[in-house]
Amino acid sequence: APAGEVASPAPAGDVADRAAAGFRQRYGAPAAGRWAAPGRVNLIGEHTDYNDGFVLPFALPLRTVVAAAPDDGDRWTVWSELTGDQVGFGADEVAAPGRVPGWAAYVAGVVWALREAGHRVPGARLAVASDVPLGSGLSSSAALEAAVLAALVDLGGLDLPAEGRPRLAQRAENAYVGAPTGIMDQSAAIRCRAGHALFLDCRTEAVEHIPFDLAAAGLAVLVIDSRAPHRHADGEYASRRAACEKAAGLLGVPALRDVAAADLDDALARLDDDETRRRVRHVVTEDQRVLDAVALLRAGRVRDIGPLLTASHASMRDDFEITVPEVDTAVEAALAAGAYGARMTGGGFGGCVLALVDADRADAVADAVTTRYAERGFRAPGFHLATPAPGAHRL
Ligand code: GAF
Repeated sequence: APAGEVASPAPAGDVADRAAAGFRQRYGAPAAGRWAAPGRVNLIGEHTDYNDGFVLPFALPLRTVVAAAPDDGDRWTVWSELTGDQVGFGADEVAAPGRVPGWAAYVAGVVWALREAGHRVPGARLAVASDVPLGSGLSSSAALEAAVLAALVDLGGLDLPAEGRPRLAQRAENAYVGAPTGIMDQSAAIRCRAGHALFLDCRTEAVEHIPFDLAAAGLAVLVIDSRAPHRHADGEYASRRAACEKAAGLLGVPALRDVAAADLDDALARLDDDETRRRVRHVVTEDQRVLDAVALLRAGRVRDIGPLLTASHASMRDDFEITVPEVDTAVEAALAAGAYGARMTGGGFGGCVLALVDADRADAVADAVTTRYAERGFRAPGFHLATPAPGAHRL
């Protein structure tokens, strides 16, 4: 799309057709079925999931589709339109984590985690197509895991209800791929509902589907791809997680979720290191902001969550220190152009910003961000309009 123009997500049919056509071309026969799983944005609640706290993501219309059919024996073959390469692996490679590298590790990781959990995983051929951009913080990896998991569960007739799937997909990512992420992204890719945000308690995995009808309120969520190069994102993520776990230990609680917002000052007074205090303050105040946002949405006050979004961003920028200049610039420009609230979404150090705007102002806000980016000499940003879509399902 030209600079400043708001690109609508690709038509829903395309990616599914690409997966089906790719399957037929690679394997010379039609697939037995197609399974889709979405990317996500997180409305609010960042770096709270691995602190046993609260998150509020919703699924995007951008999705990954896996076309698949059973294969004989313990053999898995997967082709991706993105890289154009085909990877095959067998029982040896899924006997222990880490044996399949690269993008196919997400697929092998799901097979490994299913087998670890005692499931008889059918051999399969798979073809993957995706509209979820890679490396933009919209959770393309969880979308792939969720779509592959749905396909294998259905092909094998496995007994694994949707509630049990996020943990298993997270295990694939944590233990097989080796990324120490929380449970949010897999939960969003699997459990979200169209028209709703997913209020998730990451300790109990209890969910409430919160109606999130932007159109009825005359609003839109503009997702701005900051296009910032990811700078040491993996190491920084792991170090934030470690700092939170250490702080919980110092405070004598199982997780930072157990520090109530009302007790925050007392807790901070017991920590002698300023950086640790700021990390704790982010997590504790962010959990409270999720609860406040949920209360507003339950009352139908969508516009009023704006200030909470912006406060979340300030907390990520100043206390958790996970933003970068491109992301801060996008937030500032969106707010200056009239957004009700704006914040970075996802793990940080790049990725996307979301802005809550009047629907008829989305183009103007996008233009304002593009202009500010040009002034600062940044690579042009990308834009999507986000409407809450469903989680993983068979097509
Ligand atoms: C990444 C992780 F994968 C999530 O688990 C979550 O921690 C998020 O960063 C930050 O909220 O997306």
